[in-house]
Amino acid sequence: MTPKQLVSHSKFLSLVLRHEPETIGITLDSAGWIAVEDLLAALAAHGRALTRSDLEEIVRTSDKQRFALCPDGHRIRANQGHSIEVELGHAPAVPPELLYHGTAAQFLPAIRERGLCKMQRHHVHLSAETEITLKVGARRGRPVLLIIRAGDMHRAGHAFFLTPNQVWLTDQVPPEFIEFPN
Ligand code: HQG
Repeated sequence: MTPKQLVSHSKFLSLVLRHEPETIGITLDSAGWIAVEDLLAALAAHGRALTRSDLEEIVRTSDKQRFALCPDGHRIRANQGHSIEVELGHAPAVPPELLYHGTAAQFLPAIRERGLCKMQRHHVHLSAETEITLKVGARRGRPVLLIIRAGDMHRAGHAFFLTPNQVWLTDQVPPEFIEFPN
């Protein structure tokens, strides 16, 4: 597959495994999994014929490790980022003192007032490193890096979850735990 095809298929997989499985007539289980066989059949029926090894290549090369195959390789799901109801079962974890969130400048007034909200997703997404985070913010406008006092949040009783692809998830970040740029 060319890099362009990989990105196109990966984006389509994100769509069906996170947001709109009905687009290709599939249903995910309560933890977001689908049998690889069923997924490949549905993709083929909708003009995206992929082999099993194509799918493995997409999983392996996804820059943010967006997808996971289960240990026996029979099922696949998105690691995070869903808008449909799924129970991912990621283990609660103790976050580092500081985590980061990239957003766009136009959202700052609302975030100062209400904190970070999960919007269409299941959780607020945070990262332990800043580079990816700024790119995430740049998708929506002038990127702004917010520093989250995750250690303080955790001690105050907020739960955090770490996904296999190193995304930190939490329900919401109240404004008092956010360091805003000047
Ligand atoms: C903003 C990518 C106004 C929030 C990345 C963000 C990430 C508020 C947008 C993953 C707000 C939601 C998630 C408030 C938050 N008022 N705006 N109170 N609270 N926002 O896409 O974090 O490529 O749902 O700052 O790597 O941008 O999809 O979340 O700008 O991990 O694999 O509302 O997406 O991964 O946007 O990105 P999103 P996100 P993938």
